[in-house]
Amino acid sequence: MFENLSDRLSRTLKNISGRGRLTEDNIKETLREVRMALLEADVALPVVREFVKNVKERAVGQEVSKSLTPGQVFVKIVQTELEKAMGESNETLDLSAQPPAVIMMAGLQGAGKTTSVAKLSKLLRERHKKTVLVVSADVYRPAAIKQLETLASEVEVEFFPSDVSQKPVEIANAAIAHAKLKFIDVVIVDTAGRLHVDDAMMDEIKELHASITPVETLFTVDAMTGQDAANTAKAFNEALPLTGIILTKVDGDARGGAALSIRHLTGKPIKFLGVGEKTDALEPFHPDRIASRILGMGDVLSLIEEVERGVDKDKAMKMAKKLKTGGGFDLEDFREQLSQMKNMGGMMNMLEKLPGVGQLPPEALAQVQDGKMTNQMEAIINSMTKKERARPDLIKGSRKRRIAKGSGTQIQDVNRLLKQFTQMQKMMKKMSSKGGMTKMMRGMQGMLPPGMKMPGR
Ligand SMILES: Nc1nc2c(ncn2[C@@H]2O[C@H](COP(=O)(O)OP(=O)(O)OP(=O)(O)O)[C@@H](O)[C@H]2O)c(=O)[nH]1
Ligand SMILES: [Mg+2]
Repeated sequence: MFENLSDRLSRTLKNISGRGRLTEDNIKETLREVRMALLEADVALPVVREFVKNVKERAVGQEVSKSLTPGQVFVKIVQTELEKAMGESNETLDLSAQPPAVIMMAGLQGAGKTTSVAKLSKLLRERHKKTVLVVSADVYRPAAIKQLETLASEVEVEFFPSDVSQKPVEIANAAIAHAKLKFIDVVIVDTAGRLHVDDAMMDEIKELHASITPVETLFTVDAMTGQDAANTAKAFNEALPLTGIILTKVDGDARGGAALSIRHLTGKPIKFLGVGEKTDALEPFHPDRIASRILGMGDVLSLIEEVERGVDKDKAMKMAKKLKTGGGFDLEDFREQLSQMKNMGGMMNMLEKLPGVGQLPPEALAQVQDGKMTNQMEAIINSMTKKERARPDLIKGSRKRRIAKGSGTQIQDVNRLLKQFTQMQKMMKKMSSKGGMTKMMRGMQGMLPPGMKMPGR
């Protein structure tokens, strides 16, 4: 999903040059391309304008930390603005009403209302442990009622029968009365598809809404219709007080214009994404995750934040240079790294943010994360002679005892440190053949699942 937008943006964002600070000059061209990318993604024009304006305001004059490139800083700004455009945080259904909580669906023909009723029922039953009753007030298409009945049995929720001879208001009220009697938690009312310009049909759904006063009125809309999705959402929102949006068929939408426009145009949150025809293809909408997905960078953006906070790039570069010139990685360097890790709140803390690393054995993570451990390791290294730090392989039994005594540790601690150092040395050797902090980032790329990219490339 959103592949086109994602491709264009990530290509564009690589091109920012210069150092030290973002200026109107070095972002001008990129901003223009961001604008083009959004327009191509079928984002509504007012949304594009606002977006570009906000990004520019935040970017110009922004200092760039030594550890990052201006491109990376710009990516972060774009990500934050994408998130803001989509609503910042996940909004869930509000079902805190006196039961039964009534959910009403609304939308154009074929938008995915009936399918979404089934998906929601399944989600509420399985994840929220709710009892659910579904009912169809679509009396215009006989097959519609049957369709809901079939889906209800598939997702194992109760179906309340209805008939094309009945009125929607009558059907919905009968279902709600039944749910009350049987202490059912949630009633979902499916409705017929309609056009917002069809006055008679819009009056019908307004009347239905007034009669059953649902706690949630969800507008269901096809993502593939791009900014039109946002415009119809706006029109429906003017007729009915919508509480949220279900954006469907996102699995087939390469552009993303609907997701980015709806919030701005309606002020209403997208609550769910439909990502397939199956009844489990429904995802709660998380603006931050979608923004990262659009930029194609997984959780790597939070890595940038960590880097910004902690690493001293100069030192990292010096070390990389030393490795390159064959200086070798010794215990002095190791100590240097330990202190940097402390600054960063733990290297592993940072690495953990990378997808996949979370699967490392917890003991391994805990060890490095523990600040006490780091202090002890530093103390051990401090108790060595300069020569020993440069050539740890020379440290023998009697010296180990002295070092342990000098640092207030046990001989096993010294052994463990030497072993950890050897492992680190091996890892550094591997990295040094690639060289440098930037290259180290690229090295990390190999740890990411396919399709995820490190920033700035
Ligand atoms: N790929 C994909 N297809 C979907 C999704 N949601 C719904 N569909 C398909 O879209 C078509 C229409 O879905 P319905 O749920 O019947 O739509 P509706 O809004 O109830 O349609 P009417 O009742 O006729 O107004 C069906 O073929 C669904 O399988 C989705 O998230 N992804
Ligand atoms: Mg339907």
